[in-house]
Amino acid sequence: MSNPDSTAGQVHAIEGGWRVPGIANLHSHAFQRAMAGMAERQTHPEDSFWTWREIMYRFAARMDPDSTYAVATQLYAEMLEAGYTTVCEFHYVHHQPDGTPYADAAAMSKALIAAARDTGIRMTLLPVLYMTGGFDGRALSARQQRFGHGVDGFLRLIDGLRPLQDDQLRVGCAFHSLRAVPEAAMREVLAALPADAPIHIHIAEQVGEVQDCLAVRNARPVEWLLREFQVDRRWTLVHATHLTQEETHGIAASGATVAICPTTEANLGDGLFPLREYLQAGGRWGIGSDSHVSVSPVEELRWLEYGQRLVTRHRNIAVTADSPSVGETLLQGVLESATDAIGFPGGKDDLVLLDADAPALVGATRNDLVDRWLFAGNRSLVKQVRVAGREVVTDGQHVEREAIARRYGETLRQLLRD
Ligand code: NGQ
Ligand code: ZN
Repeated sequence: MSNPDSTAGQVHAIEGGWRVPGIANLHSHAFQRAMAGMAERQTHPEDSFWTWREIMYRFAARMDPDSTYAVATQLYAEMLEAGYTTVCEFHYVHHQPDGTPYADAAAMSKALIAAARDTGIRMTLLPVLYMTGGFDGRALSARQQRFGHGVDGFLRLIDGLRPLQDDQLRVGCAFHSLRAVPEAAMREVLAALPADAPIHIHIAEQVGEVQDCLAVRNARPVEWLLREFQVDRRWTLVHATHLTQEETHGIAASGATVAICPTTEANLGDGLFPLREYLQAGGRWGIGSDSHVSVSPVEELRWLEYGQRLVTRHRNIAVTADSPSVGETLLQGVLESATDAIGFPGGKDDLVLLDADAPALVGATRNDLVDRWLFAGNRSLVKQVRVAGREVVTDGQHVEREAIARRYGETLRQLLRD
């Protein structure tokens, strides 16, 4: 049985199909869409997250505002087609490759905002502060130069972007990671930041960074963050993969959201988030497509559950006492955290319409619709999408799909030639 507040209460049979809520994508690095599938060849017998990162840096080095716009429009159109209606863009490729700011220091940010506006996806832009190359405070490497800011320059960037906010755009703030931002800089930024800005940070994704944090700060990343800062609903902790039980409970009690990115975390060999313990502790969470090896909330949610099944050798893990349906529990999770994580109450007027005539949904009812959407087959069931009243997907295709794909194709061929 489902209570009226459950997800089934947000699923409606309407003319033409099943209406379901739009999903917030809590973590995106748009430029990485252009390298999806291109880091799957061994470069070293011990290939890892860190060797992947070198390939990713080489790719980041090629981006400029025009190519960023072309890649991001392709990506955001794909997101809309998949049922994401908001994207949190964790944006750190700010400057020219040698670290010199563009004539307009916000040029890359503005390219991303233009891509969101032109495709019609709601955006929370998270300019990222990136200052050091490790916990020991070492300088940025040559490839990282274009990510770097001082605190003043970073706050100026945010101040310059905030006037662009409207009911489709929020400007928040991100710290790349504890590796990349010294404590004093975090404190300065938080003191200056407007109270309504959501705060995101990568944390505890890799065992190596947990060890480095322990060595330098004598505490694990999440332990340290919860102890040193007032972590609350404004915060989104991205990945938070490697947790002790105490940290798992600590995040849950803080009210922060964990942004779990199952397909990227699998692709990068990160490890598995302790979902069951976290749900039992009442923790809040959402999903992100991060590196965009997959652009599908169905696949993120499905693999979130499947990862748990594979390690526990049990079935139907993401459930609660009131919600025995895995699909509904998962959908409920992403809906509950969205407003705080994206920083505004977007989404109520969004429409995502699933194709009621699709074979995967034959005979579906309100009570099994979400399970069937998330766990049956691979064809996208999204037929139509409206964001804030604007129809952006018709018959399963973004309204500008062809023009966007053409520009993306030209841009990518050029990037691959360079
Ligand atoms: C990023 N991505 O900044 O794009 C990171 C990798 C890092 C993910 N963590 C780089 N998935 O963490 O240093
Ligand atoms: Zn990330």
